[in-house]
Amino acid sequence: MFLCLSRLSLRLGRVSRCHGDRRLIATVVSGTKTARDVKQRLVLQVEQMQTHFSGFRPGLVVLQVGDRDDSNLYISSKLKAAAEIGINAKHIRLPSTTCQDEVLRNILALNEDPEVHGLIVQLPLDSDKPMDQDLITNAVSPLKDVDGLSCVNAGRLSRGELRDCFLPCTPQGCMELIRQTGVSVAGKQAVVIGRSKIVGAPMHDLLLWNHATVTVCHSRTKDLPDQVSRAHILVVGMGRAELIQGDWIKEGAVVIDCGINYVTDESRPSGRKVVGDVHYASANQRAGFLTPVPGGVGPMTVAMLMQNTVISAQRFLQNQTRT
Ligand code: NAP
Ligand code: LUD
Repeated sequence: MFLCLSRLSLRLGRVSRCHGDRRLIATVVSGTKTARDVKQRLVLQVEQMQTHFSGFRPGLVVLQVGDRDDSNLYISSKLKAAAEIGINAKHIRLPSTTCQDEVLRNILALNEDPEVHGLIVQLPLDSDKPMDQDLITNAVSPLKDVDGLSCVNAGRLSRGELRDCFLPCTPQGCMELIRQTGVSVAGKQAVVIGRSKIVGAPMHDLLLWNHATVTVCHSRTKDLPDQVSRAHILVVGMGRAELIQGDWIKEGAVVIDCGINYVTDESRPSGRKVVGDVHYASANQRAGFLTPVPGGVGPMTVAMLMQNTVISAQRFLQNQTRT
């Protein structure tokens, strides 16, 4: 038992333990640490590409419309990770006055650029003009859609064709964190809270095709605590600060918190802090495994984007050598 736990602690950073009052303290599943491991592996893969294909580097473009503070923060993390790995990343920021046609023109030009292997449009679009977000995400070539948000990639995922598509970064990062726990997904009751195109819906698909029995909850779900209490694996992505209470959670469950919510905290110089959708302190007393916020799913989203970009570049090279 001790050996088994200590092996797990190598990956997870901390060992579960029982207190005098017999309450569990969840094992923290560190996204920061797991993301670092993923990025280290990608550094080697990019080095190999450079050696074998005379200085070739994967190329990623992040297209932004407007100037939201949160988007700026996430994009700067993506650019930093790309630089560490050896991915050529370019940030294109269009002013919020840009019209939809101009955004589409940019995307179509980037679709044709052979040096761009990954193209994402950071969401939400921060525009003064009317924008059809679905039209814009679907304009990205499915071959370069490293966010996995186009209908083609989402459709493949929904049908279980996992090898033929780009998996959306946040749910893919969640799966990687679940894998780190050593808890198998097959046959488990999984509950996903949220049904967005970027988190909830693809998370459902990934858990389903990894053979969990999946329930998806949303704003019209009745009795959320009851649904939560059934989950062996709980993934939360709803954008409601600390709404999920520890005493709703099944003892020993795997709890993955995607929420990023900024709340006021007068004790900090910034006057605010970031919290998840799960009430961390109480969940920590019930869950077997728990992801922190910050330092959980967020860094994994960035790492999975880098992974998808490297995969896209590898596919590009394979097609080049075939023709
Ligand atoms: P979203 O598009 O607003 O979707 C939120 C989902 O939660 C919707 O399906 C909504 O239901 C559901 N919901 C809202 N309130 C609820 C409630 N009280 N009970 C049950 N369900 C409820 O948000 P999102 O883009 O999926 O993002 C969700 C959260 O994850 C946000 O905090 C966001 O910042 C974060 N996020 C984090 C990452 C990361 O990398 N860590 C990536 C993406 C998003 P309806 O469909 O009925 O409206
Ligand atoms: N749009 C994303 N919009 C928002 N947190 C991200 C994100 C890093 N097209 C498109 O990048 O994948 C996307 N594709 N998203 N997000 C959210 C979502 C998008 C969120 C958090 C982080 C990317 C991140 O690194 C850190 C953490 O959780 O530790 C820091 C959080 C903080 O504010 O301190």
